[in-house]
Amino acid sequence: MRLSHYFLPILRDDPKEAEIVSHRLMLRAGMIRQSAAGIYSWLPLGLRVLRKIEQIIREEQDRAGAIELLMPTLQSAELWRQSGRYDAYGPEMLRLKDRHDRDLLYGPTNEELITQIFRDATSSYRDLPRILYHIQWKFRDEIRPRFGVMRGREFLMKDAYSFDLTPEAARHSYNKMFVAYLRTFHRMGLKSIPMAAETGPIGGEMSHEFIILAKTGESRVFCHKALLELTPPDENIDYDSDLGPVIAPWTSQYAATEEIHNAAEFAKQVPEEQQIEARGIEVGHIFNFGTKYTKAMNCAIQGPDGSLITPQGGSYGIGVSRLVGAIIEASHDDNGIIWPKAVAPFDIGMINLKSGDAQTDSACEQLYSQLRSAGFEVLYDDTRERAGAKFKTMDLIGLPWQIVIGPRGLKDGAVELRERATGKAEMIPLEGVIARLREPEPGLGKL
Ligand code: 5CA
Repeated sequence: MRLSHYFLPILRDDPKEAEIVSHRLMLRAGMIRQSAAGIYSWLPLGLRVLRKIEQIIREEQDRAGAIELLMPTLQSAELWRQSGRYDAYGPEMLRLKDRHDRDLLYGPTNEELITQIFRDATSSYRDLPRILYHIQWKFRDEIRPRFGVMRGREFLMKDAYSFDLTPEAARHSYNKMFVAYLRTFHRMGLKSIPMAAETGPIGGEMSHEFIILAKTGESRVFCHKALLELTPPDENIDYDSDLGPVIAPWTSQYAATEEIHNAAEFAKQVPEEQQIEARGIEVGHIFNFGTKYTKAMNCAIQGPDGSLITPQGGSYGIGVSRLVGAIIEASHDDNGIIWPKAVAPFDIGMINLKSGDAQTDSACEQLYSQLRSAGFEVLYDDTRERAGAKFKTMDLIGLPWQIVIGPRGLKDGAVELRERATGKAEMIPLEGVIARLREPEPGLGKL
């Protein structure tokens, strides 16, 4: 993409309304604009990140055996009356009427709708287990939308729903999502810690929040330090095997959110020097709620012995749009964002130090085209801006690699390659750029 043709409305100064760094940087880097309190437009650069995050989530959901579909944002109130949540949900639910005076709502979550879809299409135990998911916008009329996309009113969620024959099978589905979440967040360069949590309006007995530690996080959390050292299973994990032992290292150590934290237990289970008391961002939340929705909505299927069985359910959410902010909270410096490679909007930012100079322009054009043919996503700054401003913009938008091309280096046939995360810069021959970018990175396992 040529910057001269792109839509990247950078702000040079800090916007006053932004209280936390991710919100500030997303506005400054031209990723989002607010349209109403807690409601945002995603500008091209922000949208690219959102799509990358979605894709990682999708790949890991699919790997775990979940199947993607797409449900609408608007739902009928009738459906929610069946579960009793139409009245129970409270003022967070946005209620509306259509021209026939029928009650509708903008979905804050989808347990009812997916249970209806599953119920109407499933009659036999042979069709179980089933995990269905979608990635769709939600609306919750939060009393205090804040911190940009972190606590929005309209936000993008991945929500998955499982249906199983027995509580044991439901536990296995829960464990599958547990593992998929560990892998998903790890691939985005985040260290997530699953923590026992309260179930709130979704309901059920068991739930875990996946927390990223961050000073600006809204939740207070407590856990054992050892949890920070764990690495998730690799892509060869067999989701049909017993996952209990796989997740045991995470579930056997104390980790709890404030709502269910027990100070006496914490002190008993975790030696003082291993105790972490911190703030965190909830990027995912998984629930096991048994027959709460299937029972209320008369969902019954034929079991192996012919009797009717009410399936066991669970639901599994990821805050897709919130993740964009969470990643920035975890990865930035004074100059701007530092995107982990897996979610960066472009791989490379290429800076032409002397646009209009025939030789520099031609070297840039050539490398730009070669890089794209080699499969790299490149944002090419071909504008007539000053060099200083170009560097500032590139640092702000945080692409993993910067390639700086100017007449001085070109005299020796060389360009500068800079890594945003480390600031390390090296001069390399023009024709060596692609090979250098393809070098495997030390320390990157097969995840
Ligand atoms: N039905 C269940 C699971 S699918 C559910 O709705 N769970 S939830 O309420 O915990 O939401 C799932 C995830 O959405 C949360 O972990 C959080 O990351 C994200 N989320 C929730 N509320 C907001 C919000 N107001 N703004 C941005 N993200 C949010």
